[in-house]
Amino acid sequence: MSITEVSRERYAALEEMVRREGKGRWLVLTHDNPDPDALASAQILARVLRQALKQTVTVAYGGIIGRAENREMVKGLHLPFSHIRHLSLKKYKHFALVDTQPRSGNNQLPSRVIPDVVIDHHPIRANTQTGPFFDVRPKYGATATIVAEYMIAAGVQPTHALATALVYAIRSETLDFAREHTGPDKAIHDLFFPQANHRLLARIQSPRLPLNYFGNLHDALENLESVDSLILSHLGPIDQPDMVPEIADLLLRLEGKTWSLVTGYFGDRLYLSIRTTNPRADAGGLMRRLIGRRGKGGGHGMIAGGWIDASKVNAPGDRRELQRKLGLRLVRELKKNPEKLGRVELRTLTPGPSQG
Ligand SMILES: [Mn+2]
Repeated sequence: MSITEVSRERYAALEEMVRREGKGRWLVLTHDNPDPDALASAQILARVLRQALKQTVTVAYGGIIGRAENREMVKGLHLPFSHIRHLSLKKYKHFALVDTQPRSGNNQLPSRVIPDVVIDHHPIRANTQTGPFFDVRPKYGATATIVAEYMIAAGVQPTHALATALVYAIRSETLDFAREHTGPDKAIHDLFFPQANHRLLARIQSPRLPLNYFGNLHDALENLESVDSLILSHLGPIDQPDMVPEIADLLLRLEGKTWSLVTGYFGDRLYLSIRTTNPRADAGGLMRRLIGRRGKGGGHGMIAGGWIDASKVNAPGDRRELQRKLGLRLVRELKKNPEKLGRVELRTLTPGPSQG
């Protein structure tokens, strides 16, 4: 397997840096509410640091591993993750961020810490470039692909569990290659697919779902609104933040729709997700404009997420009003007519003959 020359060169630079900086505990950190790409990337980087570079590594996340698929991935594959709130950061000498960047607002790395390593595929941020080592490739469909190339460059083999995690990360992040990806994503997927545990992979892809999942989904379907090719839904309190992107993905499958927006409250934050089928769109830029300075957000061309601080928005009426305004802002950004935004009634089919 020929990996990209860039990866070979970047891995050599990483090796150089690690040798130069010497030993000391590493903390590899994902973004908050980690998705499969973040989970797999963190574990693979940890394996490279341990196996090839003989380092001591802890892997941690912030927020919640919420989606049933992601919980099954961590549990079924026995991926060792610590929650950052249980760690004392003083104990770590080195820090690595995967699938996220410093000061992006979606990870728990304190802003005073400059991470030794940043590996990501979101658009590069100014703060990232002040660190000693970063590899940010927005063209890649998955961060896990970049890290897997390092693994090959390092001559490290994945365990079956890690191969499974890697395959699932690339598939879920690219929606089975329907969403942005590049040649290396497919090549890495195909290379490691034979080493994946296919029974566990199937279980991760169709996990058992808690009743609350159906409750949140029900709320989302009760609150559908649409104008033209945009479909949106505003949720009240949700069980876990990942419900927002999950429903945004689902709504985008509705016939005739090319944009989806979902918002929902979790704790003090209003979470937002935007999805589009348009490969030339800039969903990340739209998300940043929607959120402004009241929170943090970003993403890629066809997929974006973020949150708004809603700690001072407490009355249910005010909370709904905030959502309504955000929806209208997206309607205008997409040059659609706000007056045509209306509820979507699901029960428009004529009822069959009465059973009574
Ligand atoms: Mn990612």
